Amino acid sequence: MKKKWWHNSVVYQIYPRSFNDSNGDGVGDLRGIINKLDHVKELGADVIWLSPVYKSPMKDNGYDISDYQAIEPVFGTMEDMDELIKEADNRGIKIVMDLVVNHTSDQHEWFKESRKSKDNPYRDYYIWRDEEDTNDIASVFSGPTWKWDEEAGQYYFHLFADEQPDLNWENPKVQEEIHKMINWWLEKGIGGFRLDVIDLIGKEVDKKITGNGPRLHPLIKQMNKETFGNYDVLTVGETWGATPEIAMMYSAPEREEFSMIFQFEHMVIDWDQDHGKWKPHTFDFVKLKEILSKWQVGLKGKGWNSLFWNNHDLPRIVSRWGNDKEYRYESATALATILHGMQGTPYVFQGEEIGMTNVKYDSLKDYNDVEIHGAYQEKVLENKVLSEEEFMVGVYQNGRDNARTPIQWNEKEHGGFTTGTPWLKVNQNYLEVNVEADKASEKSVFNYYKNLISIRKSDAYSDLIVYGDYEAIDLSHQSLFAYKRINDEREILVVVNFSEEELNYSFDGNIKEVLASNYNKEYDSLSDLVLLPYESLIVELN
Ligand code: TEU
Repeated sequence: MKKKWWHNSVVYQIYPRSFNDSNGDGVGDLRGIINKLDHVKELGADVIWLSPVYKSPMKDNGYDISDYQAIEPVFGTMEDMDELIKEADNRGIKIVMDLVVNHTSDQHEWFKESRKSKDNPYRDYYIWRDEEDTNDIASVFSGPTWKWDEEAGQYYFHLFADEQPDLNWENPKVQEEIHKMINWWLEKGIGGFRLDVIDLIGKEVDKKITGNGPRLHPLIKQMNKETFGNYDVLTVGETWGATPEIAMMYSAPEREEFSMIFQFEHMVIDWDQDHGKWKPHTFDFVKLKEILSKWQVGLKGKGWNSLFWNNHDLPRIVSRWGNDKEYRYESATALATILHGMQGTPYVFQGEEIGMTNVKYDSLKDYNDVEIHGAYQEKVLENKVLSEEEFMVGVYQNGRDNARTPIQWNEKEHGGFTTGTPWLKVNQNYLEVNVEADKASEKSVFNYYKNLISIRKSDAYSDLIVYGDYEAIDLSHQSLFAYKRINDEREILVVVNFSEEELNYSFDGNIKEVLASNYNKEYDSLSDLVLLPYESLIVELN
C-alpha cells in the first residue's frame, strides 16, 4: 500500500465550544484553541479535527450551518481561523475541518430562498413533498422526518432536527455549490475534512433509502475528483452503518474516495435493541475484542482503520467501560493501550488524554443536547416507553453532553475553562481531574498517552505499528486483551488485564524491551505474569 503522511498521524479532536474560552463569554473559541496549541503539540498529535466553527444558530452546536464560508462570531473571526491554521502549521499540526453537507441550518440563505416558492431557483436544493410521507423513517433526534412549512406550502425532509433540512444531493447545483466551498477551504491550506454522516447523502427518500444508497459512492467519487482528490489531505467519513466490506469501498486507495472512515460497530455493543443508547446494558468484552480484531484483519492491506473510543457524540470511555472511581488512571491507560497498539490512525478526543469522566447533572434542564431533549420528549413524555428514571440512566451513561463538558485545565473556578459562566456546567470533579494536576501526577494519563504516541512515531517502531500484521491472542478470554504486531524486523506484544481482579497469565517469548507499562513495573519474564487490575504493558519480543 502506497505510504501516506496520515498513516502514522495521531488526530486530536477539538469541540470548540468546550475547549478553551479566551474572552470570558462562557463559550470556547478559536483564540482559546490557539492559546492551547502547545498542549496538543506536547501530546504528540499532528492533526486537529476541529468540530464546526462556521456560522450557525447552534441548534445542534454548529452541526447546523447557515454559512459554510463564515465563522460563527461566538468562536471569533475568519482572521482568527487563518491564524489558527498558520499557528498550527508552525507546530507541524494540520487542521482538519468538519464538513456537514448532508443538511444545512434552516437559516442558511439557500433554505430561506428554497421555501419562498415552488419555482424559486433554490427550491430543489432541499427535499419537498406535497403530502407528508407516511414513511417510517424516524428522525435521529426523535419525531417525524417531514415538517410542514407554511411559507413553502409543502413538507420538507430532515433526518435530524427540524432546523436541519436535508440537502437534495440529486441536484447537480447542490453538488457544484458544495464542491466549490470545499475547494475554497482547501485553498486556505487546511489538512483535510471529517465528513459528517456522509453515508446519508445518497438517500432516496421515496424508496425509503437513507444510508449507503446506490447513489452514494458515485457522489463521493465525484466529490473526490472535483475537490480533495487533488490535494494530499486526510479525509475521514462518518459512516454509522459500515462493515469492513463497506469500509473498503470508502477507503481502498484505488477507489479514490476517502482516506478512512469512522465505523461504530464497536461503539454500539451495549445499546438496547429497541431503545438504543437510552437503555444501555452491560457490554460484552469478548464481543468487543472480536469486533476490533475483525476490523484489524479485515482492512489489512486493503483499506484503512480509524481508532477511537471517544468523540463529541460518545460518552467518556473511562466512565462507560472503565472504572472512573477506584481505577480511573489504570482503566483510562488500559483502554488507551488497547487502541494505540493497533493498525490505523488513532483519534484522541479532548479531555480523553487526562481521563476526563462522564458528568451527572442534577436536572434534565442542565443538559443542552438537542438529541437528549428530543429523546426525552418521545420516549418519556409522548410514547411513555421509558420511565423518567430509566431515561436518566441512559443520559448519565450515554448522553452526548458527557463529552461536551468544558475542558478542566486547572483548579481555578470552572476548571480554568472560562472567567465567565460556562455554557454547559463544568464537571465538579475538576479539582481532582484537570490538565495541570494530571501532568504533575505520578499517575499521569497525559504522559502515558504521550508515550504511546511517541512509540507510534518513533523510528524504531513506526513501521511495525503502522503497517505490521495483527495477531489476536486468546480472544475468548473473559478479561485479557492481548495481541501481537509483527513485521519482518520486529514483534511487539500488547497485554491488558481488562478487569479489577488479578490475572495470572503466561505468554511465549522473551522480553527485549518494555515500551509501555501503566504500573511502571519492571518485567523480566512473560511467564507466570500476575497482572494487577487494568495492568497494561507493551513489550518488544526477542
Ligand atoms: O452525528 C451523527 C449521529 O447520528 C450521531 O451523532 C447521533 O447523534 C448519535 O450519536 C447516534 O445516536 C453527526 C454529528 O457527529 C453529530 O454531532 C450531529 O448532531 C449529527 O451528525 C447531525 O449533524
